[in-house]
Amino acid sequence: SSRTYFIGGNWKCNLNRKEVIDLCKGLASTDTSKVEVLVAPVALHLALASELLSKTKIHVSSQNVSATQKGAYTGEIAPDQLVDYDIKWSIIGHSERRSIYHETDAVVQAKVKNALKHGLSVKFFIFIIVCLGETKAERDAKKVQEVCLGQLKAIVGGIEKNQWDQVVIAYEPVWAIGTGDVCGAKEAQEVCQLLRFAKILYYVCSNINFLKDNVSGPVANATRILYGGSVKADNALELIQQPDIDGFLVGGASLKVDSFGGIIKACQ
Ligand code: G2H
Repeated sequence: SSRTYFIGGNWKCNLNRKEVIDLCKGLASTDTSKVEVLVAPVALHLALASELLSKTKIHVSSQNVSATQKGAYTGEIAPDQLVDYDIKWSIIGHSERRSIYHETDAVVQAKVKNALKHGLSVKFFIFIIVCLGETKAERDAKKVQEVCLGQLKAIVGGIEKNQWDQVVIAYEPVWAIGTGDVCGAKEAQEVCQLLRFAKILYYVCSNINFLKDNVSGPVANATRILYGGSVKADNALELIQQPDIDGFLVGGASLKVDSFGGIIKACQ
């Protein structure tokens, strides 16, 4: 496809200052010329990572962002505070935020809206990776389509038609996260294709009545859809060969230069 592959490293709540420095130095000398690469450190390490990667084209991303603007919201970081530190990306709606911190679809939608700044000045917008995916119980109950499209519908509801170039979607089946139990390439492709061409995506973005599934919707064609969940250097190649998988959101394997570099290499 014409979509540039995108590889995000979600460091989650890992690494200390020295490890961040070592990892950033390693990444700075990794070839990322043909792909778009992003790393998401904890908030405390954002400025440090941003400084260390300033001479590279690797993006630095927050793992979360507030649904509110600046104000009396203890513990939150507002989008314009990220931008002020030159952090132009945030992950939103990761399954750990959804399950451990009870972020509902409504919260995810509010965060998406706030990050993209509906109708306001474009000066402070950020780019976002929005995550969705079903649990094991939902997959077993054959509710993959219902759950993923429900989550996508909430996400789509927070995005204006002209904001889609700020959006990357990550399909992360919860049962494959951090378990070593990677989703099969065929199954991952199936859901990524569903997300890309599902009527709801086409319908809402076009703001017209339901159309038949159509691969020519400009947004559906242009939006990067990532797979996430136990991606490693040795399973990345088969996954990236799927037509509707445009890259990865990587957790555990993004914490070491060798393993993350191996995944980047598989996508180059
Ligand atoms: C899914 C993924 C990164 P891991 O959470 O977002 O983590 O690669 O460790 O499964």
